[in-house]
Amino acid sequence: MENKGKYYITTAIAYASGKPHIGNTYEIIMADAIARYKRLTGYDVFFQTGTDEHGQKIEAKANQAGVTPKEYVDKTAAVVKEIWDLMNTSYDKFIRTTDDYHEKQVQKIFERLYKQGDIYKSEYEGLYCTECEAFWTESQLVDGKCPDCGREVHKEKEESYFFRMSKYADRLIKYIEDHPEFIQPESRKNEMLNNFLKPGLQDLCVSRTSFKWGIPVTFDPKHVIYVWIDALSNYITGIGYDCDGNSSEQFKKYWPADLHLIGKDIIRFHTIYWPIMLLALDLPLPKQVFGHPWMLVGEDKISKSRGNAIYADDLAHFFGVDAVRYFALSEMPFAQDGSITWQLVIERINSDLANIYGNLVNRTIAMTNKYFGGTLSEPNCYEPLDDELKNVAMQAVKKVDEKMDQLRIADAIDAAFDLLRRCNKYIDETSPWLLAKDEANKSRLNTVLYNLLEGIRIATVLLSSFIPQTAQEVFKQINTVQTDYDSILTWGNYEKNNTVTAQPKMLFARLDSVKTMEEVNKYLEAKQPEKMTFKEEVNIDDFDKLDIRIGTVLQCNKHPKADKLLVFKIKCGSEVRQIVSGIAQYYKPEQLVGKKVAFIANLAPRTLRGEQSKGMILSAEDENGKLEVVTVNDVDDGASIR
Ligand code: ME8
Repeated sequence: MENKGKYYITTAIAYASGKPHIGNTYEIIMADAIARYKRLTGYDVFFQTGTDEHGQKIEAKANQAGVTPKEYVDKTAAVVKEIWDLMNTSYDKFIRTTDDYHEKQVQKIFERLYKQGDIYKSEYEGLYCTECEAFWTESQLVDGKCPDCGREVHKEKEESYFFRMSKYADRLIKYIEDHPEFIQPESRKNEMLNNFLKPGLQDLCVSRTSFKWGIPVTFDPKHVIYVWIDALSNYITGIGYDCDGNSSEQFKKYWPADLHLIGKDIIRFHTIYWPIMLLALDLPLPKQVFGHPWMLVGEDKISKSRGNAIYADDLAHFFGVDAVRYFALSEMPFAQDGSITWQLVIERINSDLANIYGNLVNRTIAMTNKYFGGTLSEPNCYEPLDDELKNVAMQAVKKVDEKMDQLRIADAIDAAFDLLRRCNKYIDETSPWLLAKDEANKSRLNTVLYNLLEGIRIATVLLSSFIPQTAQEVFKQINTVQTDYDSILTWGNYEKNNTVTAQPKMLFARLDSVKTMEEVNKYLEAKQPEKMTFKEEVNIDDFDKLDIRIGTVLQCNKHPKADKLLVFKIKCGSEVRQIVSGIAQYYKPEQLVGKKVAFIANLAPRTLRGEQSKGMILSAEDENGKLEVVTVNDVDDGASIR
């Protein structure tokens, strides 16, 4: 096959902040489909993905989890990789921004830009939320408060480094105007030009002092390099860029990138800041940036906190990896947001994968077995109708290529399905079961089945970038080695005198929608953290009967006759009383002296192993058996709890 040259494709690097949902996963599946298709059609492909691991949010999440940021990202990066692998994505490189070669190059890049005068030190003034340690602009606030935590913000200054963006704006505008294919979809190009570039670019803040989890600025280490310079550089450091001029052969071969595939929310970073960084580094600009639309759940944004997130591994658990890939790729429009629900996935599996594809393959193989013992002979009885099928096949090959060139993946899949639909129609038109009734039609029947197997083969090669495992299974079932792209440029390369499998496995079973949804709901429910159960409801009068007070522990001693018990002398206002409590295994007696504890003051007195107890000290115990006495600090003893 003709070598069409190199093709370097990248995805956004996912934040290593948690498990990626199906929206994030859609991007890697789409990149994989493009990478596989480019390989199939003769390109030397390098496909890079990875994780974005620095920044304040990740630092905060690690703190919450009680681990170091590095421990945290090691875990989450592994989760991301696991899902990318489960989805059978054929990336060549998985970069992590905590990789040491990356960190080193980012430091050098920063230093160089500073020496060149592109980066300068100044002060950042903005509205600051102390709790979130974040600056906000007026327009980001919600009701005048921090959009993340809802607390008050105040004006604050922070020393920062800034990138002089405006210096390169004119060169970038010219590049964008000279290269109409650079920003895709095209509507985004006008937005970038008219809303950001032409009105004049603001300088970009590129360092922070308010958190630590980042790459330090070498010559001013209280600053860490703010995420975008760090994150965007992955596209060059991952293939061996060296700021001192010793870049690898791989870098020389693959840079500039042919396609940065990213989501619509980060187009500005990739079509303005990133190209300007590259101009400043004197490197060629990427050929294309495609900001794909977003996947919604029904009509809502996917949100972990709202609890509507759908995950690729859960979908694959029910439907298999290729069904998930197929859905993501075929259902997402080119420019508008797409939608996913479990129900929709089931519908598409049934209508397309089971009815149109699986059924066609199954019927064709079954008929070949039934009428010819599985082995066809040389086809030699053609009719004009066959040309129609052949033409549709050749058109499909052409159309898939056109659509893939435009990155219209769903349309490319549809073009391959045109051929499958035509094959199904061809079965109706030729009615093999009628031909089989008369021995005189044997040779026509042989040709009909050959044509169907050839149609299936061509469609399957076309689909192999989207549903690779299924394609391999079909090649096996129809027993062909003619699976490369050149073999589908002409009709008739399916092996003659070939034997198909005797026992075709169903590729995709038809799903009973109601039953499947029941199972899905049960499965998802079992994954939810266990629901709390509470005691029977009481009313306020029930509660009012309890007199709960604060008492100061004057004395605390071990019970002379029982290991588990402590004997307290508690002062409550003017009264001192004795209470026995079964918490000796949790506290040494001296730990509690002087504490102000909560106790039930009107519980009927009891005698426990010879010691009188007048009341009950309250304590909290969690699932892990950890126990703490309920205490207060500032109120006086005698205070009541209401
Ligand atoms: O943005 N549908 O990481 P990220 C489709 N680390 N795509 C979606 C989506 C959805 N519902 N939600 C998110 C980052 N995405 C940065 C990138 S690149 C140098 C740094 C896409 O984990 C999103 O648009 O938030 C982005 O392209 C990718 O998933 C990773 O998002």
